Amino acid sequence: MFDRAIECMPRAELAALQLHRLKSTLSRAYAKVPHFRHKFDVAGVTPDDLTSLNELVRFPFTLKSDLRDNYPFGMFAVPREEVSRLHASSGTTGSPTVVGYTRGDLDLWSDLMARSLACAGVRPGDIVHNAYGYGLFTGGLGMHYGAERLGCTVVPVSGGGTERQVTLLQDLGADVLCSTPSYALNIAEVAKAMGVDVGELPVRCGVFGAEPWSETMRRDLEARLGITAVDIYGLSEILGPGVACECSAAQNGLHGWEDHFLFEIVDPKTLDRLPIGEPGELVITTLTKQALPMIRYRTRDITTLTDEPCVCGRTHTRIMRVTGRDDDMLIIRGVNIFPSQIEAFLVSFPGLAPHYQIVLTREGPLDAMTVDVELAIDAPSDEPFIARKADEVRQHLKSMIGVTCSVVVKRSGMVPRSQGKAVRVKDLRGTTT
Ligand code: DLL
Repeated sequence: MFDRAIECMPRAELAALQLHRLKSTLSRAYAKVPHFRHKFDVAGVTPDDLTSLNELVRFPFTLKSDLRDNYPFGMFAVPREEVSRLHASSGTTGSPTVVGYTRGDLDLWSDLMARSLACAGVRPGDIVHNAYGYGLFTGGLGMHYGAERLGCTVVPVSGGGTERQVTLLQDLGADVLCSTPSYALNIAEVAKAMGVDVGELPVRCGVFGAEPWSETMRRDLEARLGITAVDIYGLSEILGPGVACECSAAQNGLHGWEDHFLFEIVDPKTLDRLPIGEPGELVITTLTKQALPMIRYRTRDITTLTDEPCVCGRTHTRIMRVTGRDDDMLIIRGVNIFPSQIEAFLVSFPGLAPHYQIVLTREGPLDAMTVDVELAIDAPSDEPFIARKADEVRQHLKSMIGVTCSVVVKRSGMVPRSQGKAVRVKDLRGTTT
């Protein structure tokens, strides 16, 4: 599945391929999708104006709200009858949006997922335990068809029923675990409680994504499960999982598949394109999608790009770890905080389990933040110990993020567990005064 000609293509050739594909995508979008025609007309641009990749900056952005405004099928560039499958985004940050795939799009998705899994170290013949949710969420089916395309044996277990997952991992001897990182942690804990030594299971590789996670969490999962853990990225509006994936060789940034997508970073405030290496919002244009072409889609995901050569030899740009979405960013008393910053420090905190939830309330005019943390299963649970831990965490958080917050240390098992994407923030600001 490692396609050297494509994955290690010299960057000049890759840029020429992108330009060719971008022109035809812009032309199709303009001809077939009234929304894009209108947006291009208002911006005073036509697809013929594009003579270099840099000129893409003259074209308008696409937002999630554009999908909502054209709900459900208004952004499709093919007749509905040519759409083989629909998925829908979770709607965690608003009402759901529907995305569609032609047969050709589904083929492309399987190919890119197979490429991503191979990049992550998965091999034909491996048994792949797929605990991403099946259904409207793209995680389950996206991984499933990609792993089949790669020549793996897939266990389509979906999310939930964690004790049964542990039994299946034991009985079927999976080589690869695919799930959100927070659910992988849940599986590891449940296994431990069942008396199963997960380190002894044959699983050697974890393909984790769909939510922000930290480097500390990676090391923790690797140690608990005895695996190599790699990060995989994607979003339904663009494809689903398989837009970008880390290589097992470097585990240092996700190769974004530039023969099918064009990546930009923009300043989320000014919307100016930023030079490579600067942090900002990831913007993606699809180059080959048929049913739902996307022009300059603002992902809201905050990251950086790098074109530094990678030890694996792949030339495609690397998207560094997504630290969070700019709409997930908490602004507490003027300080910007991403939940993943809090995770990074809590995961390795002595005496605590790596589970947390941030609860936001309002005290008069001010936002207040409480961080619920949990005692490690083998930690003492007497009151003085709990009080000391709360104090330590509060002081560390204060020095790390510069904001005073309350800390509640809960007993083992009392912070809600994830079955898919973890809910890290409980926002009660609308219900408190
Ligand atoms: O989460 C697709 C996916 C499934 C990716 C399985 C990886 C594995 P959506 O439900 O549309 O699609 O959510 C997309 O999830 O914009 C990011 O905010 C977040 N996200 C996805 N992967 C990562 C990652 C799937 N590796 C949204 N790191 C994206 C951080 C991620 N955030």
